[in-house]
Amino acid sequence: MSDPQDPGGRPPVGPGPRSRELFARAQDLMPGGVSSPVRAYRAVGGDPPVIAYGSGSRIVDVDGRSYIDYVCAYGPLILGHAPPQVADVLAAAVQRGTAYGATSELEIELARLICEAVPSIQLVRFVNSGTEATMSALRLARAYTGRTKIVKFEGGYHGHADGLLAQAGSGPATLGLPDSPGVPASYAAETLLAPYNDPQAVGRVFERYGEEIAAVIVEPIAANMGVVPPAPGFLAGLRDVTARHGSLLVFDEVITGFRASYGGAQELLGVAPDLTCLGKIIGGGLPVGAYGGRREIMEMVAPLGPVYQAGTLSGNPIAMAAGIVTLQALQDPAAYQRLEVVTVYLEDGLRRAAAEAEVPVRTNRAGSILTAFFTAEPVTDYASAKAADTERYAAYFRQMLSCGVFLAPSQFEAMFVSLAHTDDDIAATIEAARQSLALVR
Ligand code: KE4
Repeated sequence: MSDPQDPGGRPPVGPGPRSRELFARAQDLMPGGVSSPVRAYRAVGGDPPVIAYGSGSRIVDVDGRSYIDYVCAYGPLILGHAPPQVADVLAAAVQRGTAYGATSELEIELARLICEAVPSIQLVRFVNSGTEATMSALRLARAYTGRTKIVKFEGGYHGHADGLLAQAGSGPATLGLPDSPGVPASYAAETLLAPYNDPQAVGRVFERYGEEIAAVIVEPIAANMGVVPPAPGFLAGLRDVTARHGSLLVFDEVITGFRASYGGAQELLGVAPDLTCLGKIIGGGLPVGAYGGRREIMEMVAPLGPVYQAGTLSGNPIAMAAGIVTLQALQDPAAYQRLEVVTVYLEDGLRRAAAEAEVPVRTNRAGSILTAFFTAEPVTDYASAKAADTERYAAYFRQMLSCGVFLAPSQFEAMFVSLAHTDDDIAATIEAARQSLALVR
């Protein structure tokens, strides 16, 4: 394969002058010039464009370059950028103040919508990020069971709480930092690992540690090793083995919640966990997270019970208002039908473009999220995801950026499709992929 920097003689167009100037300034002030590591483009080369604004399916950088956006802020923007209903409700909400430090009617309404949509959630607690949601849910699981060990899956990413960074996907996988320094060995020792989609390995872990395991935390549809759907029976097997050993099953639905279906992956796949973690979509693009589950478990959370968890801006009226109008928009069944049709169109186009260019690509899709893995082999777990050609993905990424398509700067993320993506956007994306794949073959 020719130099990925310049395959086929057409160098990818890098960021414009204003982006370069601002990103240099950002790097003087913030580690890597970013507020979250994956955004630094370390795995794909070059500097990222600095963004001026988003609108609908597009994101525009400070040099005025417009991109069809499939990052969508890594999941929250299922309605696209600045959807009118969110923009309007926020404009009104800020006139009433941004934080009360007290319960508001908006908080009650979003809690009602979540509990109505996800029957396994009888009580829900709002926090400010997915990390807070999973961290709190696991503290609660340990308190409820009186046990200390947690099982997570290789390539699963559940935020950056200590103990959850073992063999984590997403950013740690992207940067080759599977286990972060700074996490005491004593914390990591409480985290047990198994390959995703490997029920036999899970069985072996439970045979050895079963009575010590407080919970299994799993992305019911994995999206942080790239998209990897659960094998038939995998989730039901987790439900069974945790019930048999008195452990809790925690679904991390920070990505899949209200994405896989209105009731999340648990509704789509028919497996009910004991606790669910949410984020992203329920905040409509504002900082939010939530965890919830059976009343008898959630009643251990302070002030009802002894498990402490708190947050200054938890349940703030701005995030609640954005979340409410977002979920209301998703109550239209046509929304998920549209997302499915558009994403199937995209996946088919990407597959055809790869075949035409004779570049080995495997696409994994679950509803409106998908990943194009640069490999000829099926991707069913972290090991097979890591076997993908990340250098070729990087070259493809740079060419697609040049063509005006904004992808996640990592093979181990998903493409997020929104209700703002039009058929023309998809057609343009497929054409960009045809051109880009021909240059990286
Ligand atoms: P946050 O703390 O980033 O809000 O959520 C953490 C989290 C928890 N669980 C799942 C399944 C997640 O995907 C995430 C965060 N997702 C990544 C993208 N894969 C966020 C992007 C980033 O880290 O910059």
